[in-house]
Amino acid sequence: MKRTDHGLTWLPFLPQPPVHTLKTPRDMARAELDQARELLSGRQVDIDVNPDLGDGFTLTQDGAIVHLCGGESGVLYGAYRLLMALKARQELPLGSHAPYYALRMLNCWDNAEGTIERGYSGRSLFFEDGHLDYDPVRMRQLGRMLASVGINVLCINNVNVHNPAHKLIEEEWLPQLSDLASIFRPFGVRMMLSIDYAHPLRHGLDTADPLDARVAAWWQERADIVYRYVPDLAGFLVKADSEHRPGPFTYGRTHADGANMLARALAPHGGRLIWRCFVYNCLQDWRDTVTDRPMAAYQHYAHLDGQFEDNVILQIKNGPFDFQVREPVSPLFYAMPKTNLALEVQLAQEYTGQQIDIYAMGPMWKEIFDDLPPQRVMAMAAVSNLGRDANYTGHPFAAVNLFAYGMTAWDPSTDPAALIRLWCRLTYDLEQAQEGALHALLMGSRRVYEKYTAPLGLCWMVNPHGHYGPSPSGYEYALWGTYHKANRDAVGVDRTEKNGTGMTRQYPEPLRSLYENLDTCPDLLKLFFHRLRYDYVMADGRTLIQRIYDDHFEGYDETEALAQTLRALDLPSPDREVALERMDLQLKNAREWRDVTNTFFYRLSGAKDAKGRRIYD
Ligand code: GCV
Repeated sequence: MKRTDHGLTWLPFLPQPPVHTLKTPRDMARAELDQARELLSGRQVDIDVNPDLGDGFTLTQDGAIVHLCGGESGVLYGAYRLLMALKARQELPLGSHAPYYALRMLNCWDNAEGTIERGYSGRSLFFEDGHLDYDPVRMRQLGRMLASVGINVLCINNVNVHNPAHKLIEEEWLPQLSDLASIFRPFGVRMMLSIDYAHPLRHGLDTADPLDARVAAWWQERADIVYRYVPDLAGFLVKADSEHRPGPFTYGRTHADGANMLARALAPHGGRLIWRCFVYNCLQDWRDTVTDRPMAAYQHYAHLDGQFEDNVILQIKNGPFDFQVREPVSPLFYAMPKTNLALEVQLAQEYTGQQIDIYAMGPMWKEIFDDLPPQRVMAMAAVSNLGRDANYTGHPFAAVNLFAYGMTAWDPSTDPAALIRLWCRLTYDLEQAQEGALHALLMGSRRVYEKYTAPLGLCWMVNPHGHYGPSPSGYEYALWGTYHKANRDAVGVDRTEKNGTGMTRQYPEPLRSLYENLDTCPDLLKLFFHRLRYDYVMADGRTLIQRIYDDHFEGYDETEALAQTLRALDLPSPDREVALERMDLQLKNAREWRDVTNTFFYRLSGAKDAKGRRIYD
């Protein structure tokens, strides 16, 4: 089977994107429906725009006539939903639809010189060699991919704003940025920019103190200029006082002071200020037993609840550490009822296989939403997994994560299994048994990866810096606050209120007791919250050490089973070749993780595997 690959990922059934003379999402909706006449097979679609409906839309059917009524961008979302349902041979999505989150954001960590921080799909789509540099055709394809799943905000530059990316808000680069924004506008996608908190220092000011009137005036003027070029800019994204980025702490000010000052500059233009809460001490001494990194975000922000301007949104990573394979939901989500919050997830597979190992994230997000009622947050952001690779995501299956993210941010209650099925069908159109096999492979992929990497919520056993492959003690004596403290008897950090760092106290009931109590703490999070002896007996009667061995042997065996399934799939070229090549690497990685982890714990504990399997001495 050969796919016409024009970079359309899950939309290979649509022709090339309509030309760029179209100015609005409503024009785009009409053009897309016109182009897809074959798919509509005799149906006529009437479009009616009611601006009050915003991103929402209603679909009704009357014989061969389908009525699509929606807001300016709503009609475009409705058109894509309709076309995707037809292609997937599903029932038409009749009825009223509106997104759960008003802002559904994609954060790219692209640098002006063309690299992508934690990018695994090639170089940047937006920058090269210290300049904005993009292919307009690919930009239109991207706009369409994003719109088809409802993503409506695109931040193109890294939150670590390295020279010369600050020029994105300066006159030298703004005309080109304005052109880029106009490519995305007909897809209902608004741009956002990461800014450098200390930017005023480049322009003759000797301070970036948020309470200094000159600093506030500088940002006000800067925002006025930027909005002249991009009037619908969604806002600014800020990483401050985190991992050596500048911020208000330098001036003895709070993050409410810093965020509010910037938010006031954006407010007259309807812009939002997105302030990241990924703040912790990245210069910790491993001998310090009081500081406990996953407690940091709560400690920095919870007491500021209610002190932020209306157009500030605090963006919080899903877990309290940093996008590990398994973490509890960040306790900060429960602590700030009077503040606008956004949930940040990471599509780039930094710690989850780097788009070499297969890792479909939908089931993981479902667990987050199970623990975190969606109404706690009002926006969602995802760190992008896109790059200049022909298929956009490196591994062709990694596109499922972008697809599922958009659809989940639109409706967090959507079943991840249904989304993965829809992605499989749109992307490949395999016969039924093959589609079922691909679906099962993706659904199980996260659990398989989890089994062969760090056990039971322990986190951080990856190779330092690169974050691919095992290094059980790689972060043990490092500055980053990431310790497991394994010795010959036990492993893990006690985070209980009773005997440990007290992190469980940051959670409201019933989560607080659930995690505090060893018996009720879910097995898969036991080593996140508790320090356990290797001979600790789990609920199923196995000792901790036996569970670690079993998971690692099973994780590798299950990877072999994934490889077998993959080999039997009739995937189109080049996806088949790319996926098989990467599967060989995944097998090597899983084997390495299995043997290094098992040997590490065996050498410490001296405990033999009850099943007599090979563990290296
Ligand atoms: C953009 C982790 C990553 C960094 C990233 C940071 C963040 O520490 O390793 O590359 O920096 O998170 O989210 O700001």
